[in-house]
Amino acid sequence: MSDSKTYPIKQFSTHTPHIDEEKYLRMYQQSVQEPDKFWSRMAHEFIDWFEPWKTVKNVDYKNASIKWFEGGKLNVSYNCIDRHLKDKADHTAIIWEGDEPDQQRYISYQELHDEVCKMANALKSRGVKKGDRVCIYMPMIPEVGFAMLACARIGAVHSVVFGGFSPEALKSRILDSDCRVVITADAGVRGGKTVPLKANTDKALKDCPNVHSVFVVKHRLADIDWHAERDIDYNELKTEMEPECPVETMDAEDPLFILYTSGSTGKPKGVLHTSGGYLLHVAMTHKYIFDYHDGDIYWCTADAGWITGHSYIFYGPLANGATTLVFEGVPSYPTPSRFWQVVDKHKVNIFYTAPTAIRALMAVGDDAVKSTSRKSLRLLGSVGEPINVEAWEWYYKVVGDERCPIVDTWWQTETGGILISPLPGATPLKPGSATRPFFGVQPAILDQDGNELDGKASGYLVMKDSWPGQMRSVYGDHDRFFQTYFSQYSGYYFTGDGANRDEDGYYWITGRVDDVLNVSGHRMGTAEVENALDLHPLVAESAVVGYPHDIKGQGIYAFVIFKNGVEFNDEIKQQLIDIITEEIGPIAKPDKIQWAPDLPKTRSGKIMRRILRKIAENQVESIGDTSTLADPSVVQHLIDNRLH
Ligand code: 6R9
Repeated sequence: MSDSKTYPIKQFSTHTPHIDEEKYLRMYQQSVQEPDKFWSRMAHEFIDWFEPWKTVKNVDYKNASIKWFEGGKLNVSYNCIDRHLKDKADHTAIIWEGDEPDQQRYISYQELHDEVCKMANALKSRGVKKGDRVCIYMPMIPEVGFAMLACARIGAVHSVVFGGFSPEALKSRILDSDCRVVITADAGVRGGKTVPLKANTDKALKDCPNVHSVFVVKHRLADIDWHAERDIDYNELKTEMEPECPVETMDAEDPLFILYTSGSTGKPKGVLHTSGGYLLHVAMTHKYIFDYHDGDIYWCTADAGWITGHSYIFYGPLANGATTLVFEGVPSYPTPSRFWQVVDKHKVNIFYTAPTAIRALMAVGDDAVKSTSRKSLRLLGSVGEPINVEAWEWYYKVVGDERCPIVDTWWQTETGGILISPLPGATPLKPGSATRPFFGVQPAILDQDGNELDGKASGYLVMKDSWPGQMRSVYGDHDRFFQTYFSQYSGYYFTGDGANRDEDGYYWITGRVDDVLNVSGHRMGTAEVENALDLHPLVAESAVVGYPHDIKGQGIYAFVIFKNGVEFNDEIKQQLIDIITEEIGPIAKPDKIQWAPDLPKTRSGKIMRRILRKIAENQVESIGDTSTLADPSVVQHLIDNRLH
């Protein structure tokens, strides 16, 4: 890492970047030395408040109590729409690019206002009010953004569930936060394949008696079942709705949304974000990290079902009055040039995607890129997992023609927005490093015992203090919030990631140190996959670990013990895959399933995952000491039968 190549700061072709090296250092210093003054200034600059706050920051990590801008009143939908109407009513807020290259829509800020108001009025007509939870299960169409902003407008709390999740996963999320209303579409389509969203919703709702209304956006004219007492044809209802809806006055600390994410244990957690601090954080990071300037066309390829979609397709860019591109399709359809054709078609200036997509496109070869112009591009971004040097260099050289800086942005669902990233005008780049902390962010590296390490170091990545976009709680379970993030090392926020810091103070994220997998940038707990496998009547026990995968970053390797005498065969294997698809969704399908007569366990019965990981990684020579195992001989069987 210390001998890695450094790319100097590039002069942008047409813009002076917002932040240069000297300004970064000055602002960073102020942000940590005089946080109240710094954040006050930023909160005035980035957000329109109906009433000023009483306290800037009120944080106590020992009690997992986090509050920013208490007493301040605002509305997120107002900040993302209404305040732009004066100058930007005709400017494009959302460019929609459909799954097929001949489908597009352009939605101006005025149209966005009208659509969001209609959706808000529709929700109100079904009794939705401030504080109620609304589940959004949608394809990547503008209506997903309308729905989110409509909730924000009336103070309802949205819970967006990724359209790739199964009915079972949808159901558990609806029940956990007691959503009474679901907004969905008849169907979605990705890469030419139909996603039956309404049918999935019908299945999920069999066990959700409290859901009284389902709004169905007709997108594909798909054949669907209809429950007249519950289902509402949104396209029809919309025609009766007024395009004006007053905004609800919200406290900075009123909830904005819940988003479920996986942890190392238990069922997915409902990460709770609030209004004022979150919006400030995403607006500010969007402007400075992507060096966003008025008039730029900005494209983040994430799905609205993930935090990246929330913060950097909708809330951050729209708070800044940007033009944000919403893409329904996939990078490889109809051809592997699609991303770059979309860049050319809409003259995209800022492009933000995930390493897994970069690696997949890199594998196809340079021609698919080189046949396109990409002259409009000025900046490239990466998010979701560590980016390997080879993929970084390819992105930089082939996609960006050595012209565009890359911002490798490290953050999490829990952090709300980016915490560690280069600023394009201020940070010399080192491929593979997320570089330096954003304003107000104070990372530290701890050793196993919780000692803070100085200078060049390697250990657990933690945060010493709060930032405005930090999650505030786990929905319905504040103790779990404390236990998961603040109990390991008192006084610190524990990220769950490992990191190195080099002699220049740059951070290099090494990946999760807990039992969380990151498969193609999708986060999932090993326990979730195991729980699904264990549902099979013939499975006695299972253990799931990750292993390095060329395209996905991490692949899923499952070890399965069957009940007495059962022999593993292709039929059972398929049944296991089906169960996982049903319980979680296709993204959680194991890449490898190995039959195991037994698992390596300590005498107290704890599975030694370290050993299973080495077997899955095919690094059996470094398995190390197995003498503490109850029965060391089981390891040899697993080694001999490993799948490679
Ligand atoms: C935004 C998002 C969070 C986990 C995180 C880390 C990994 C994200 C990264 C990165 C290295 C980056 N991660 N960005 N690792 N470099 N630039 O992805 O949120 O889905 O909650 O995942 O993803 O391991 O802890 P989320």
